[in-house]
Amino acid sequence: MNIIKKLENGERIDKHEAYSLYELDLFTLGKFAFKQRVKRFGKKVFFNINRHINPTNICADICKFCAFSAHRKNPNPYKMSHEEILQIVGNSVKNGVKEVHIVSAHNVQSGWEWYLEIFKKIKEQYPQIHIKALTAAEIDFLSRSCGFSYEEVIDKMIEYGVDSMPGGGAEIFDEDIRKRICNGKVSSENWLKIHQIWHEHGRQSNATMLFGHIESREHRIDHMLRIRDLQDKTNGFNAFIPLVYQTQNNYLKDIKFLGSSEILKTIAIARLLLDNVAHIKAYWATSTLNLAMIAQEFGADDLDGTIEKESIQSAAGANSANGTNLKTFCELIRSSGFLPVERDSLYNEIKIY
Ligand code: V47
Repeated sequence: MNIIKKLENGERIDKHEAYSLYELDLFTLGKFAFKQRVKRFGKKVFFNINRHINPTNICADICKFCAFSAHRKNPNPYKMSHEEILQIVGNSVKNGVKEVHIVSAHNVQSGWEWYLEIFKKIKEQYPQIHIKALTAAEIDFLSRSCGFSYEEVIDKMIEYGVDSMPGGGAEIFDEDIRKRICNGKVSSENWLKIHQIWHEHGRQSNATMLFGHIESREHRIDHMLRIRDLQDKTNGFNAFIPLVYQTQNNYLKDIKFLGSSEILKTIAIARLLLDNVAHIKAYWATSTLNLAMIAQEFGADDLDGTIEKESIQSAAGANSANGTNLKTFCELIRSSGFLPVERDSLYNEIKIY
């Protein structure tokens, strides 16, 4: 069947057809992606009030796209103490934060007890806070460095208070590209396996894709299809998050900015291809707030959150170091003709502004 007919009927795009989606023009993709987002969520734009915490930047891995970890171009190693982290969480709670998103570099000096203890302390002091923590890459690192199986690490995360898993560390699943940009990091197969185990424990997670570096359009489609296949089995992914590659202070050379049109096409394709993932997040830290808002017309329905502090993308040039605020979010969403909806970390609606 003709791909346009399928898009009109809202039918699943099969693997073979998926590779031709980029050949459609932006506005055709946008029209169908917007139709899907409106069918699911009307004109609601979801966000949460959250705080990103990155406890250490000392990393055993050397990902070429990363400007956050301490290295020659960022010679500023740090590791927060539990007290510092608790203080941050305490202040954030006072500011109305409902989720802490805790991800870090792969620091050999932080054994898994260090992580488990901080999760436990946060939950003891702030039981209402949702802890979204540890990427599949960190779980793989902790499993390898501490000698525990993925199941054991995941069981402990749950026991000590982690509520959901973020989608980081996925980068691009294609094995050749992965070797070139993040050799030695969790394999694609294991990234998917870890999320599968997490889902089989009845828990939810997100999935990311880092794009706009050395990957091709085909690699992006392949990446999304691998997410879709796992989602068919587990239904545990809440959101898919295409992360726009930020170019500064790292070791990938001569990468040109992708351009807004290609970013919007990719978001629209994600909406159309991932018919089994409820939410498509336009992560404003990597796309800018304005483009993330326009992306809501191209299939996205979520912006992430107010963030408060952000160290990973801002180290590579993004304008997200100090987050944004509720007022800015709501004004932007309203003035764009959408409805600002604060959600919790699992997409239950909290308040319409
Ligand atoms: O996996 C690293 C990415 C990710 C760069 O689950 C970069 O809700 C752009 O996964 N340019 C971590 N991106 C952040 C992440 C995330 C963010 C927001 C929400 C959620 C969620 C997850 O940051 C890493 C990596 O792909 N990253 N360097 C860079 N130069």
